[in-house]
Amino acid sequence: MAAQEIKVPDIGDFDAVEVIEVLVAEGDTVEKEQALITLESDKATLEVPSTVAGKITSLKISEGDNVSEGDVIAMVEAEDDSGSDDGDDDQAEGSDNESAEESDDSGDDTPEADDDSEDKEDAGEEEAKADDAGDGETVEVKVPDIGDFDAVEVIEVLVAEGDTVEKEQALITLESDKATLEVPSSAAGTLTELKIAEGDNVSEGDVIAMVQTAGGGSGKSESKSDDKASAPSEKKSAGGSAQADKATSDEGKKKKPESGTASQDDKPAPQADAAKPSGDDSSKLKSVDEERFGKAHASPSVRKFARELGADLGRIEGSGRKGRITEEDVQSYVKDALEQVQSGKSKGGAAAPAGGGGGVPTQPDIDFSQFGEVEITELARIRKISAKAVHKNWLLIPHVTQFDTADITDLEAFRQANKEKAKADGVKLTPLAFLLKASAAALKAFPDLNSSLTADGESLVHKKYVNIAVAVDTPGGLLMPVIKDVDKKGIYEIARDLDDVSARARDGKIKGSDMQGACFSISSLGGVGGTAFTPIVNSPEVGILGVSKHTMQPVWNGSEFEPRLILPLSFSYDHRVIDGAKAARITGFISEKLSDLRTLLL
Ligand code: CAO
Repeated sequence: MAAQEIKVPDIGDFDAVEVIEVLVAEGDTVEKEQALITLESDKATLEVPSTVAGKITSLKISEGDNVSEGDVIAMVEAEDDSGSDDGDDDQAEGSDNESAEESDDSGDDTPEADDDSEDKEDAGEEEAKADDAGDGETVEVKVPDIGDFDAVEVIEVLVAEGDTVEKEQALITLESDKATLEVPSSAAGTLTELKIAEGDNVSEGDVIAMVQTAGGGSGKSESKSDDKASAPSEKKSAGGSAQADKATSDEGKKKKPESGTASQDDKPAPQADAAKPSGDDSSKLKSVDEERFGKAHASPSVRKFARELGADLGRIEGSGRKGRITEEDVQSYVKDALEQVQSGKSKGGAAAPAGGGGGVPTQPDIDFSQFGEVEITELARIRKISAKAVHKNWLLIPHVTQFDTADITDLEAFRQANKEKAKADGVKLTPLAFLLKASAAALKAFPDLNSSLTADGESLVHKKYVNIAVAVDTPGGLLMPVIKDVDKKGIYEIARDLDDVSARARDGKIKGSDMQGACFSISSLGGVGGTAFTPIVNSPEVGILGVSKHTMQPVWNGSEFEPRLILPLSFSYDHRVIDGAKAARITGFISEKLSDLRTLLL
């Protein structure tokens, strides 16, 4: 059984097109029509299929080679020699190269010549029609020879009615399972009518658009040259694709040697609702950025695969040669995305939305070492947990932060007066104990502040207890121990509890149960600094009070400026539960309690 040569088919005008992927290896058994290699030019990506079924005994090309029509790709030992008599099997003879070529040529050329001449005649008739129709200046731009593909999907319309188009400017992008290609305009002028839309299926000869040329002449010859490009061949998937490119200039070829297949940098954005490959769930594709997808570096079959899965090629990093996206890259991207949705985690331990999360972009995996020296240290366990929690809360809760101040001059005087005595009693008296007490009063006065939304978002669960969590900065990360029944405790008791939980948190001795059941949170950066910040609400709570460093400020008392100790308050709340006016009242209430401690007794 002699091995047969599988050659690069007719790929139009192109010479030396780069092999960007070799899809098979020596020893592989291939089916007839199975893609062997992928070629890529600036306007099309195409796969070259095997013309016979059998075993690859030798591969004659490798990735990065440049090939032209007639170059031998591989030697294949055909499974069935009897195929040599089959007229469809153009290389099944298994004899010498010339005879294979001859049979190939004779199989293709005769009808091709006929088709070609018919095309030319058609073109001539159409030009005459165009001439007759008006001033001889409106020409039909048609789908050129695209091999034996019928009903190829228009995945992008790159122009709109009224646009001025250049000759050779891409008008639409077609995508089949074997090729992605742009169809250029055969005439320069104004696009007066678009005859197709994204999602349509088109075949050779279908009219894409009407173009009004500046003069009648150009339309004629261009239309003719476009049709002349038709050259159906047996290896239609490859040759046909290239035919569409035939009308593109060499200049164009040099423009984007490494670019993706289907788009131009300056093309208009595709219509949002138009990218609906047949049979696909269009809702999945709404998150696909068509422009980026078009620019991605991937073969047609990988593009098709990505579209079927609703994966945005523009977001996928290619592991192939020169960053090319492979089918495995798409698979692992989709697998990661599914895992994220199921676990609420993104790759690398970064937090991702739980329960709400589709469509949240993942952090790209950047190699920072390309910019300078780097060192990677793993996040501490607590930081990983809190990162996940704050990310979820940030995404799930519509946050608003209300800023206010409290005049704590008298409070601080009271605290200072009692500080030493408290210390003697083993109590560290800081402003935070008073803030806890004032917040507890607010939770009692504003029941919605002491509530949680039910999971369906339809009701509020009002709590009759008042537990408040306090953010504690520990070496391992942020912890939120809870001080229970704050409303029932005095300042000393609250201060003791605070001291106890914060010390245990810092020493790593806090238990999970110490951090459960909070109704509200306080995050105090007063001992650190700053004037305001926007704390993140801890779901299922609906509010958190941020406290910054107090400062002495001049305050106008009606007749003069007085030095007053002013405490900045930053109250973040869940806007689904608390509206802005209520939030302003809540901060005003807390401010009032802190400004005059006596009101806490009322
Ligand atoms: N303005 C000025 N000084 C303040 C202050 C304020 N708002 N709040 C506290 N202080 C003072 C205290 O009075 C104390 O000074 P004295 O010893 O002279 O009284 C000093 O700052 C240090 O206080 P502290 O931090 O030890 O104690 P605290 O009760 O104020 O806070 C705790 C306890 C656990 C909340 C704090 O140690 C802590 O970890 N804070 C960081 C919280 C955090 O990281 N929040 C951000 C979370 S992300 O949203």
